[in-house]
Amino acid sequence: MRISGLELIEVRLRLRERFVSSLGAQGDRRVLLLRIEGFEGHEGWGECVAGEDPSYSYETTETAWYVLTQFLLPALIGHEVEVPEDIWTRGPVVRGHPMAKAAVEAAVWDLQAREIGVPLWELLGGARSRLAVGVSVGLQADDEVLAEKVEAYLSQGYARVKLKIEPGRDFAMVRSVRERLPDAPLSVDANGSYTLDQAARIKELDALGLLMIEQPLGANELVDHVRLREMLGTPICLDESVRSQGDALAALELGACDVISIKTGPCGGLAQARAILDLCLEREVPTWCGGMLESGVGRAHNLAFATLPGLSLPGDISESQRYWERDIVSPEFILDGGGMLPPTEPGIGVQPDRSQIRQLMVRRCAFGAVRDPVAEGAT
Ligand code: OSB
Ligand code: MG
Repeated sequence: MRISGLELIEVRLRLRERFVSSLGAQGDRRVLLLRIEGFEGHEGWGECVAGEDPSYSYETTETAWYVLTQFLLPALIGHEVEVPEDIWTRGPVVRGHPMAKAAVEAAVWDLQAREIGVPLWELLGGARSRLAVGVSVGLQADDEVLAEKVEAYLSQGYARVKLKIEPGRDFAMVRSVRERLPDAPLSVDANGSYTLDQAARIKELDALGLLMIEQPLGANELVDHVRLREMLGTPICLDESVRSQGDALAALELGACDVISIKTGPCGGLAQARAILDLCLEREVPTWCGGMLESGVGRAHNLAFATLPGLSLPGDISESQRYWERDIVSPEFILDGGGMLPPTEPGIGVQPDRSQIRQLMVRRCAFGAVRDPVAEGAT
């Protein structure tokens, strides 16, 4: 597989509803889409999941644009790539910036699957079945509204609802949902907003029958997670703490968690995500596929990853309309029959909507010879 040309396109997408967590509020998403062309005439699409601000991690749309355009993308043109996970073996040394790298790897996976003519999930070794999925609900203005939203999502067929929490908006808020929905499969996500000295406060949640608490403490606080876990009845899931198989190994050796949320973007790509999954399988640690408010392109990659055997819990892979008025792919992702069915077309299996992408585009940068550009006009 050789890449002859590529386009990096920034689109601005408005969330249907502001997404509020301990990290802040998100209204507009600045999404980087990478479209690559192979010499054989096929294309591949990837999405960079970096956020608008450096609250979830140090990466942002802006740092990813910089690292991609200055270092990662120029090195791709003309190179022979055997397997997607090897794209960096002859490329430039770039420390960190996993979300920027993951966008490239994703596009290469899609290109390879389309060149072979198989769906990406099949190329990865997954199996097609209707997947049970979950939804992540942001902080709401009042508890009543939150409980109504949770109820509505459950009736739509979501298999698990995750509530964002932060110090001060935790026990009482979750209890009000629990009282209204005694049997609902609920989890919570603190995005690292607590410290170990608030353990008593976190422990109150034990009374609410939660499936898990995601990332209660800071990303680097593995040892504190071990201590918290000794005090807590609720299983601990790590998200921000696990960026590589090495991170997962450290967390599991120390006993810092019960569950791991694996995210294809933040851990640098599908290959690293699969490596984390392999380790978790070996150790019988439950996992699920996390989300980053992706557009349909990133969602397609997540769904393909989620078909791998072993991702046993429902992931944050929600319907397109949970995020967007109109997604940038067709068909859009929907829940049918209580789950999400991976597409059967080659590659990511959904078609990015070129005219909509052109309309939403705020900047573009191209490398190599682009045969069939979505848009003209480099910045
Ligand atoms: O912590 O899982 C998280 C969104 C952006 C950044 C971090 C997280 C999230 C979510 C939403 O919880 C997941 C999704 O629906 O894509
Ligand atoms: Mg999380």
